[in-house]
Amino acid sequence: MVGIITALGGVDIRAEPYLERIGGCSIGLCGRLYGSMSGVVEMTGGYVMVKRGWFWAVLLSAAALTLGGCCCVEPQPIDSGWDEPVADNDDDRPDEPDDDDEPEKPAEDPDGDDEEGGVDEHTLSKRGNQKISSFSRSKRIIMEIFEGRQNTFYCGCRYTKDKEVYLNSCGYKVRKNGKRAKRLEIEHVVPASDFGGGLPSWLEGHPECLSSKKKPYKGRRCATKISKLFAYMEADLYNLQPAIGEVNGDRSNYPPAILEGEEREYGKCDVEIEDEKFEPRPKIRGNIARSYMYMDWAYPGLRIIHSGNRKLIEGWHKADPVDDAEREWAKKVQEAQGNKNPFIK
Ligand SMILES: [Ca+2]
Ligand SMILES: [Ca+2]
Repeated sequence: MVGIITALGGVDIRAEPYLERIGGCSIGLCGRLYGSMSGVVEMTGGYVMVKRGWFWAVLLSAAALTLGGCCCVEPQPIDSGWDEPVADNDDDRPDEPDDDDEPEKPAEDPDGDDEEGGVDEHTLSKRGNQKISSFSRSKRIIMEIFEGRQNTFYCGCRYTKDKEVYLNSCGYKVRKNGKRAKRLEIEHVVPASDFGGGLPSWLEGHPECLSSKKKPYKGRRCATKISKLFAYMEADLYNLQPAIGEVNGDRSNYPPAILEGEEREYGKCDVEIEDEKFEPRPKIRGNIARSYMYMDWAYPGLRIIHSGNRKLIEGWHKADPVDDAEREWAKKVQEAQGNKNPFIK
């Protein structure tokens, strides 16, 4: 009897190609399930046979294998369902690649420089964007704003209307991902997690944030769905710039910083990314600072500027003052979005 049961236990190996073909369930999970089922049957099989007879032993084996089989036939994600990736419903770029994988930022205030006790995530800020309701729409508007002056933000590479980057135009050398390097993406200068990571829907999820399989999710995807404030912040044009996809991905949600040395990982493009920080070229440091200052001013209470980055941002704002190109850009943003960036005069 034990021999028969052991043979039945072996089904997991022989059935794998079939299970793979019917799809959905991980072969590893199937194997483990059948393995543990057959283990239980094997251990108890002899005992059951002696006590209850062969009928019960066979029934027990059949039941165990059927249970395992049912799970394998029904597609089941292995993951818990939390933090599912953001589904980008737009056409032009993948998700802000790493923003969703980052450790979520708690809303603590270690330096105590923020007295406001939380933000109503459903109400728009009167200072900020109240006109453009989705990031997808902003991505289209950006292409119009930069028309005729199509240079990427970090590297100054030229790009086409079809969002193809001419890497040779700025001496860019691919670090790792050639396909993504050639693709233009729209970068959040202040990362989405910096302004959304403390919102309740991002941190805790929401009853309406359920996947098609009724699994709860939180993070950026839930914030975009639930928080009106987040959707408008995410779409704020003063915080968006065209960037080489590879640099956008590598920058992730890292804060700006001064890094030691001038290692060139991207050919002639003067951007360094290491130790979870990034150092942009001097010419755009003020522009970056003014995006941070604007976001902090327009959406108060979110600690976008705090004691850890204030000095650097103020320093960059002074060292790289507003020039005509930035003024021209801000004018077009104001026309499209309706509100002002008071730090660009
Ligand atoms: Ca540098
Ligand atoms: Ca500048």
